[in-house]
Amino acid sequence: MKNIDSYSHTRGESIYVDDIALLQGTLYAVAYDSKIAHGKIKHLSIDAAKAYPGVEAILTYRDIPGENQIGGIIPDEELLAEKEVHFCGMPIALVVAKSQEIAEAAAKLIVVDFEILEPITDAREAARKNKLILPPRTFQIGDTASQWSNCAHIIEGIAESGGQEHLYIETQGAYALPLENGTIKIYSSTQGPTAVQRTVAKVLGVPMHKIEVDVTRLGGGFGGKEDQATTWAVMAALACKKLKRPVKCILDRMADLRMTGKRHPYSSDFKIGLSNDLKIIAYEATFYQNAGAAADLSPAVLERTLFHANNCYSIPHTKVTAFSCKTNLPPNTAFRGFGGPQGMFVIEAAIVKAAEKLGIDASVIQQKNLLQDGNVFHYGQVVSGCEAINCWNTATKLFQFEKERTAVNEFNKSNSLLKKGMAIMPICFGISFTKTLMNQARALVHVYTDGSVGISTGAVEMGQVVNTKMLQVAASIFSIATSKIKVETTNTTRVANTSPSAASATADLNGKATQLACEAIKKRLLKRAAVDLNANENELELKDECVLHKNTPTELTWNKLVMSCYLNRESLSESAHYATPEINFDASKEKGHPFAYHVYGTALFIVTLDCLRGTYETDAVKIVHDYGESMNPFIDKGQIEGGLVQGIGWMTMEEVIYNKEGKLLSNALSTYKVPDIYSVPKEITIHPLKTHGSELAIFKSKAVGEPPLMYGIGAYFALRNAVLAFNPSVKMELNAPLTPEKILMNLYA
Ligand code: LUZ
Ligand code: MOS
Repeated sequence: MKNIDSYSHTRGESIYVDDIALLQGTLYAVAYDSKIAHGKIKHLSIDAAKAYPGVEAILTYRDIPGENQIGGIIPDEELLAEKEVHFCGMPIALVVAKSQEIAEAAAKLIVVDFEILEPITDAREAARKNKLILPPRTFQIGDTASQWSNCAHIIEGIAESGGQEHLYIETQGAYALPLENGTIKIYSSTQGPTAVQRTVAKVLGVPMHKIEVDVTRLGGGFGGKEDQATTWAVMAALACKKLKRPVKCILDRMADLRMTGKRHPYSSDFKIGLSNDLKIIAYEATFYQNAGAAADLSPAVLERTLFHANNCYSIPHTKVTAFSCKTNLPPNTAFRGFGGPQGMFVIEAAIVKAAEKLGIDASVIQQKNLLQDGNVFHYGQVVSGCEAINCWNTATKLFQFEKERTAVNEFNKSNSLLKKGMAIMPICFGISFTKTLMNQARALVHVYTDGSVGISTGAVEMGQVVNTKMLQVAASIFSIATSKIKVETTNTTRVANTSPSAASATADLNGKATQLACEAIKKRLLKRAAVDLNANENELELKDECVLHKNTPTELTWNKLVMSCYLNRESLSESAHYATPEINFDASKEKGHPFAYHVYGTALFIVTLDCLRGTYETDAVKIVHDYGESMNPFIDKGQIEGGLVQGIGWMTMEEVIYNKEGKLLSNALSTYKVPDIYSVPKEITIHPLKTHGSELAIFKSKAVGEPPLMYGIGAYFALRNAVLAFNPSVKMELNAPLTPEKILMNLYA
């Protein structure tokens, strides 16, 4: 089934926040943000801005009726700065005016007198000065300290990965409308409607029932709108409450780049020990996460780094520690993979460094240490349903690794200015929110008297095509045409207390809730059918909009049956709740069974490097991916392609740069390079490995949102191999992204 949004997307008719028809009297809010990264506000002068024609109000923290607090995990983030600013881009005042242009012009008239304080932009420097978001955490299994003496080879090093801009096509924004009796309705481009509702209520000092949040769809989120969409919804709602007028707050691209957080840069130390037969015996790593100026989701991101520190390898002695470091950058946040990619990059770097020292190919070490059922993850979960070896072996055979390697070597022997590089990237990604409590969802299903169906869930459509999957679930349970079903907007008054659409788990959680609601209605329908047909309920089923009795169609159609239920005063609606069974995690022991299941895969990368220019092309990426029993292979393939390319971008070209004063230099698309049609791999082959799936995946169709991003790490190591083919003696750092500039320096170092 194709994306139900494809028709309106293609025609440009899909509605995003900025497309909503405006109510009369709508005002525009623009945040005035700090131009310095760290300092005390000595004086804020807003008079000139206030006097600007068309300005309705300039709001500061003094205008906040409730708490000036938007921190999600830790209450450490002011909506509007009171006495101090902690990052360039931190909102200080909100200008509300008759038009966007007026608000922007007036904002330029605001003047702040600062006492400038020294900013910290480096995670390790913050750690040295003990500026941490929370105390560090350590996950361990076995006893690394006692094992180093048993290792034949010990390799240590440093690996670093950079930030990444989400670059959702739709920038952050919200539109708040005053309804009666102090109620405010907010259209928000958020992955977390409940987070918006909760935080708006807190800042405005009203109960949550006064706030309704509605989401039709997002033009992309990638994690950037899991937590950080809230800020702009609160801004719009605050102005709406103060002025009793509809207020729009939408960021232009440069404001969005400047003021919002990104993927966390990490700097990490590693130590890996191998036996003579190349088994990894021990692994230690210390991760320094650059959290930015407030916690945001950093503690949860940090946790997922620790969970994914071993990627898909069985390492009996592991000790990994992570520091969340407070710096004067915009608070960094969720980004597809959520800390997992940063952890996986380090173990891959360690393996590659070990392989280089031993003069062997990294794939030899990778292959020898793949996880299998019965192993234990370092966080205590027993490995089961493991597809790591299955994916690796299938890829080896299908894509003929050895033949490819020989071809690359032959090419490199006969070419001096072009060099090819090859790398293999296996992945393992845990599915579930690491906070067990967040693994819950609800759905509300109505069957209308004409036989059509409306579904509401907590799932937010952000281009991942989750609404289509929800529709498929209902269509399959009821066995009715998909055209009979509509997926409603995501609205906090219909489905409450939702977890954000995140962690690759949205289709599973909301799909299971939808399944339960549909099954409950179906049960009532079949009970009615048994009465109407004077038959045994167990001999009836719904098939193609008809009731079958002992597999034979009866005259009772779906539509007739629905009407019969209504006429007999039976409910055609159901609200259902789903909470993932089996999962748990004890943070006091750092042990448990946090994930419903894991997703596996193996990617082969081949790149060609122009050794004169430092430019490169990805010739091919060939992937064997663990789909389970995909409920929509076409959509899942799209997610894999998108994740792959986004991962390649992070690893090879996207470079978030702040200067020492904490000012964003890569502040536009002229200076921040993302993959385009020219830089994507020339060939992407995805082999869907049909596996057992998992009972905890919706219809055994495994989650597909985040896992493929980590394939992109392979691009880094393939490029590294190409550089080494040209300049074997270079001492290359393990520092991503590997941009053409960095490559050029290494080619001739
Ligand atoms: N968000 C979250 C996530 O709150 N918890 C998670 O475990 C997670 N994982 C991936 C992406 N977003
Ligand atoms: Mo996400 S990084 O699943 O919002």
